Amino acid sequence: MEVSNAFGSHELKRFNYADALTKGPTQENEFDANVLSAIDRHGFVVIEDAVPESTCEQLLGEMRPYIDATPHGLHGLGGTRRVGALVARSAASHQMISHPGILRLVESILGEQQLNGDAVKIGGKEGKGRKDFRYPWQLHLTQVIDVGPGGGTKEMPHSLRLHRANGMWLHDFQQAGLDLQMEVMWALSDFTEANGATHVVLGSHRDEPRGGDQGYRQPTIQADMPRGSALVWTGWSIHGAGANTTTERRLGMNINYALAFLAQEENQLLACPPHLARKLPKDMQRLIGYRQPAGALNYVAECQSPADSVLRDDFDVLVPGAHGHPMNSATDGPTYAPVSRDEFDAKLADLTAKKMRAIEIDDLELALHYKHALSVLKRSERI
Ligand SMILES: O=C(O)CCC(=O)C(=O)O
Repeated sequence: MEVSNAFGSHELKRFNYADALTKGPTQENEFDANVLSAIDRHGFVVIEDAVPESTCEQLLGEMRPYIDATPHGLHGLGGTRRVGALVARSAASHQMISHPGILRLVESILGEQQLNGDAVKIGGKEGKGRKDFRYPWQLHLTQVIDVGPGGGTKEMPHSLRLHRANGMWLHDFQQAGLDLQMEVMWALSDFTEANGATHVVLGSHRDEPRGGDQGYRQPTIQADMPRGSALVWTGWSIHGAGANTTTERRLGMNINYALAFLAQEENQLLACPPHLARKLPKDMQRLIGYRQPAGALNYVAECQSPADSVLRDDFDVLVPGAHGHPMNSATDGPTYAPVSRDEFDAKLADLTAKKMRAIEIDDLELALHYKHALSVLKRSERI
């Protein structure tokens, strides 16, 4: 359906991912180009059949205990429950978070800034997002949004009416000619006009200036879509949840991505702390932020990357020498690392005894600390 508003003539375009996938790489390239061009023109696009219904079912099963234990109306959203930390809590969510079609689109829009004339600007240079000249981006937020009957109505209003997502960083980015963020709303149940499908203002990502308020005075349409679909928009596109006037719940999941040198809305490193992140595939670790996106950003302790520190099984920030860097006894000061075999054996015996004592007095945290210290000591043989 065509819509005319202050930004021109627009349409909420829909493309089918499963179809593109079965037809092979040429069709996939065409799919990528169509999706990118639709979002460029209209600010929003729907990807249908992005995952099978069974994935939505599995995700809801994994998240059910957390959803059911969350009160309605937190954060001023009447009749709604918002539940996060999906990476740690739901294996099924990983298929959506790292959906190949969506990650390619995010790379084009955030990494290569294709909607901004490829205006990547790094170190005084400006140009196309070729290899090594792209912005790093990462996961920004994961959230099940469960709108109950009556949610978003006058009796149970949503405080988040129409809005843009880019407002959260204090700097005024309107003139920057930059896409900062991409949002994806996954339909975990069918989204209908009656149950509160997201309202969108087509073309509002091109408001001038980009954070202008003209878009808030334009008519909205609702993005109805079947379960397993994804509605995608940019951080400049105006949108907001609808009112649920049915007796069923509207189950959606917001998965957002943003430039990796901006703070994450949901802190992924706390929502999925190292002891859980260690078990994730490397790509997922990196996607949620366990990496150094640029230069020294995100280093740990003795200038180590997250992979070479907190993601190591035995890393303990309180253990001297846990960095594992080689020591040179001629130039380096007194060291935790022993310099002779006798010293090594004495330290080993001392730490083992301390660990045993900690276990005897039932201080398991202290015991773990000594276990890590022992592990660092054993590695010090390579010094
Ligand atoms: O639930 C929706 O449809 C939209 C949610 C939203 O706009 C938000 O949480 O920022």
